[in-house]
Amino acid sequence: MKFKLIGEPREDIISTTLSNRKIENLELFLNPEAAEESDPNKFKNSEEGRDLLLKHMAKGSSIVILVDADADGYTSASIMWGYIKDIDENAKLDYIVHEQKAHGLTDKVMEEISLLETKPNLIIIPDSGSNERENIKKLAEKDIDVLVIDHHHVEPHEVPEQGVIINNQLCENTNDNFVGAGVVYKFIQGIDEAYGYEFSQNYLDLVSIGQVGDSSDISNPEIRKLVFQGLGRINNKFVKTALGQAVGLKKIIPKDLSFGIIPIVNAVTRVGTLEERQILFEALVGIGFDRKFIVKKKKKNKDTGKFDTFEVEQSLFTYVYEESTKIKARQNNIVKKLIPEIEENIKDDKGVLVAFNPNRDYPGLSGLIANKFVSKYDKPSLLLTLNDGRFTGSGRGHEATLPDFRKWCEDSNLVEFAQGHDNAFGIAIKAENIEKFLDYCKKLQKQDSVYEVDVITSKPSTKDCFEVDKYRELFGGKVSEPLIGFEKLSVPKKFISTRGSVLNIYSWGVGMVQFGHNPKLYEAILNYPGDNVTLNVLGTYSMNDWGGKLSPQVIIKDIYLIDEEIIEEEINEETIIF
Ligand SMILES: [Mn+2]
Repeated sequence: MKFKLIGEPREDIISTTLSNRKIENLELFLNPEAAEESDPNKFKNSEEGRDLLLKHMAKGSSIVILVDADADGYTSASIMWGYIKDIDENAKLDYIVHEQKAHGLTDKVMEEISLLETKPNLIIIPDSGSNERENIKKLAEKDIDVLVIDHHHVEPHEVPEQGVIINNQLCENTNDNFVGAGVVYKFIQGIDEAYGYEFSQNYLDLVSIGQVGDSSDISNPEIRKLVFQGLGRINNKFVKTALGQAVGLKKIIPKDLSFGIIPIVNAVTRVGTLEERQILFEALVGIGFDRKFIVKKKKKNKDTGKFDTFEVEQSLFTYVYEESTKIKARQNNIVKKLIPEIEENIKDDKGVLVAFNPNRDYPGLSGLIANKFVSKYDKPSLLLTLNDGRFTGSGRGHEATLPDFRKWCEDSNLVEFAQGHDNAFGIAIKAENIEKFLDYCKKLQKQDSVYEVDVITSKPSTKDCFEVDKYRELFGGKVSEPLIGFEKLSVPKKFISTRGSVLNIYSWGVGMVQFGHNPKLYEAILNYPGDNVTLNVLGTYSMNDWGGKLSPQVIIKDIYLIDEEIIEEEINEETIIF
């Protein structure tokens, strides 16, 4: 493991990092309020979409919203729902959630539409649907109108001929950094402007969640402006509950969403039951908001030492939030159980790890598991499942090995598709090509990782932990926090310990922590001769908030034990030279 500086160091860690992230307009980055907003009318088909929706609302049509299975899908659908109810609280609205992690008009969704008691007159598809040419045609034949409000890349020949398709990727002079929630926001802002309503800005909290949840570039001035406006005014009752005491007390930053709400929504969309998916959407939009839930809880009795059971009454929001955190724990348990099963089928002899998942129950977990393999094996990883003659799954990259893993897969000419981000994408490979693809993978040698970092140092700095924490609201999305390479960090072995899956190192007054560590590395540290070890550590600075007590902390992203003998050899060589 080696380190390379991204750019020349500046006066401090913050300016070095912002310069490395190529923030073009620092003034606007720091004060996004001044950013110019794109014109809602420049979104192609926005007027047609507006007319279509309001025509159906005026007629009292039955309208169905399809909820896409991720944080952006849930928030964009919630914005649409809330806004329609703002205009007409009696609007005939219904919704469909996917039973599994899926996107768009799947066969299951098409079937469900045909089974609805009242035939819908309009189906709104936020956050997907731009390439549903065939299915939208089928719906049109049944006299069902479709309004797509999406942000996914689509080839011109795939764009449906029927329905109204609003997609910022098909527009000029808009902003292609909007995700589903953002495009829906621009759509309702257009209705506000045309009809003199003032409802749209109430949904900026949900816009923030969608934009951050879909990893958009929040350094873009317009996105940054809207995200921070949304974080400054959290209206949504469920979001408020999920973010807990933080709301109103301290400034909410994008990172808080990545811990507080986005993972629980994503967990429900990956492993939740149909009922759990439905009630999450209902909590987000406030359907049946006055429902009360009786929940049994346990508390340890100090006198008897046993657990007493008691009942509490919860609101819809608290109930769904607590259930969703349990679902996230369930997801983590499923992942823990699946990993050893999958590890039996790993093809791991060279630079890329390809694993096969024998279990087809949780297609939504493949990205999460591939991610765990990347940190465990230090390699770009693919997790594939065989389904009807093709392998489908997820790829997660390891930037130090390959800067763009998705393109590397595509360049093999053996994949059916590899779609998404450079280092996080969905992939499909026909069964007949899999052997050739594995051969292609073997050609990539395991490389010595070279990490591009903002700072290279031999010991953690307490001062920099404070600095990074102080300016933490500057970071998020593409503007990632400062990345530090700790080179040849010398640590007494007695300052290194593990607890469950967590590795702790105490060094120079700073606690360093790795979540999901590699037990083999810890074993190697314990077995290493002598009292000290030398480590290369990749990490980020932060402040650990434990019960209100702040302490400087390094979050370890990768760690490598340096063999001292090699260092000694280097010294010997130098001795010879001199
Ligand atoms: Mn999206």
